[in-house]
Amino acid sequence: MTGFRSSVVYQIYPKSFYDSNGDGVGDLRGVIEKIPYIASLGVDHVWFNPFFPSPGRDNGYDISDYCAIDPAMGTMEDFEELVEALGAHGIGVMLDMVLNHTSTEHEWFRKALAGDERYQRYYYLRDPKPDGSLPTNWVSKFGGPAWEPFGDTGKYYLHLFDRTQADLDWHNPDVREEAARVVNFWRSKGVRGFRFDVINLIGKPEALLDAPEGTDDRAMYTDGPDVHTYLQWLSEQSFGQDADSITVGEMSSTSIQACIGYSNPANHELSMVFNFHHLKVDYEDGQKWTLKDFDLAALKRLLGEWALGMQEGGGWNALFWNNHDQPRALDRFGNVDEYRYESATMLASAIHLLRGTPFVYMGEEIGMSDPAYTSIDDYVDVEARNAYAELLAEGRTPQEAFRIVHRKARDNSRTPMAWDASATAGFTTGTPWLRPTGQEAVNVEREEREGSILPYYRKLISLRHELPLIAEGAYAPWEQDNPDVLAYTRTHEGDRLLVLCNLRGTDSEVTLPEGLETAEVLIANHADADAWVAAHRAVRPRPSALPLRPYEAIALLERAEPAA
Ligand code: TEU
Repeated sequence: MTGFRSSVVYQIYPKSFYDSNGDGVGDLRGVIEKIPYIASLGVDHVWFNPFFPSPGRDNGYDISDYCAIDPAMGTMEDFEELVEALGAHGIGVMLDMVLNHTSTEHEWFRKALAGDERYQRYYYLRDPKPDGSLPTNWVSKFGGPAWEPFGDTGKYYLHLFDRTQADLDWHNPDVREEAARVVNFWRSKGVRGFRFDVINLIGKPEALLDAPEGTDDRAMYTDGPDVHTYLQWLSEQSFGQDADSITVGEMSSTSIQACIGYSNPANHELSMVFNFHHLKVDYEDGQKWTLKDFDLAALKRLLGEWALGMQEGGGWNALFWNNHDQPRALDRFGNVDEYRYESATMLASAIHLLRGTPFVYMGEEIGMSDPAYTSIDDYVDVEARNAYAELLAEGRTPQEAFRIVHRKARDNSRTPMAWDASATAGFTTGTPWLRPTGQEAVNVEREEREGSILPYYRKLISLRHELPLIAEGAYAPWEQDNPDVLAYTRTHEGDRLLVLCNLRGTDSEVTLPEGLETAEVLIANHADADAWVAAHRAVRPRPSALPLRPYEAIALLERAEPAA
């Protein structure tokens, strides 16, 4: 079950991918129509964000029926056709299992509210403290307290996210059985890939206690020891029965040690994990809704620590810069205006040649960036709108609050996929649910015609299939103290790859290790890389130092046996 090591996963936010019926919202038939494009990327799986029935308060992460298709997205027949059509291209489907919480519109919650004690035990219902205060001092990740009145019972229910997302109590074996039933329902539809939403939150302690004054309440409920027990059980009951399963856990505020546990094959839990530490290097004091240029040294350190730590522990990283919750990496870590191509391809090189399984979020392969929105009214996400209100309440001016939301909003990655330069980006014949911007310059049609980012991604993806060194090679850092360049080696059966990524938009320099005199340029984001390396390798004293241009990426391959 390690085929995932040579796989690449493409993430599709269905609501924004392609609208087949002109209602302004993406749908499954829209994905089916774009399968030729998806197949042209060379990816092995497609992770779909949820398209199950949902009130849509959190864009589908508030699920009211786990085993159906939201009518706005299509029908079960559409889904079955989608699975078959992707399968015909050798592409697997990965579904998003949101099992930490349900929508308060879910039948289970409605029955609980109606007094059905069986279903009341599905959720964390607690009395207020004797002084009338909330059961714990925990806060919701979307702002405000994590407790909401449970009808007129005088109790409260826990919601770590929106108040319409009630946390499930996994201590209840009935809840665990329901989770296995959901996963097995989709397995019966031919699904072998599963992404588990905030799955390291399901191990909350039975006694929910206040976070000590001044501490982070996330420590009270994250990475609980029961998570491993529950994942091993769920694997045994469902996806672990499939030799070709690929599973990834989204791990909120986690650690390398915990993630080794979740993804070391010996533990029979998950194939791999997402962690987010590298995507918080532009958070002031760890707080998302702030403005801070990213800390390059911290970014390098974190990427290296997780690569080495997970390798040493036998764990496996999902590798990503973008997803539906993050602003576009090109805006955060690259340079959209002056070096769009160079920074996009450098960022891609940095993770696609690393140890782990790369994820490509729709649009990053053509260089999409954050929308040029000008008003808070352009933003629809519950998290962003709550944050804006909280920033104002903290005394920020509307301008200051907008600047922060503009930089950090999840909507930034949820704008419609840019298929062409038209007013609706070729996404819909109707009015897009979220306004596209920038498609005049950045779109699939243009990239296919004259682009260079899309071909580069296709080459990176194909290299992972061609070279076992990339999928299986041992990782080692190189020049860790270099202030500008992320450099590492991969070694496998005598082959050695040196990956050099200038993370800065200025010239830099990196020394080359011995023994690369005959190395070939495997991939690079400058067309003259072969001559550049040859020229500078010849004139420099040993150890040779190689200048790197702004956002330059070069991968040098030394084969054990010279290429035939
Ligand atoms: O996100 C988990 C999570 O922690 C997010 O709140 C993330 O940290 C935040 O959006 C970054 O600012 C998952 C889903 O990916 C997200 O879309 C859902 O809103 C959330 O869980 C609740 O299901």
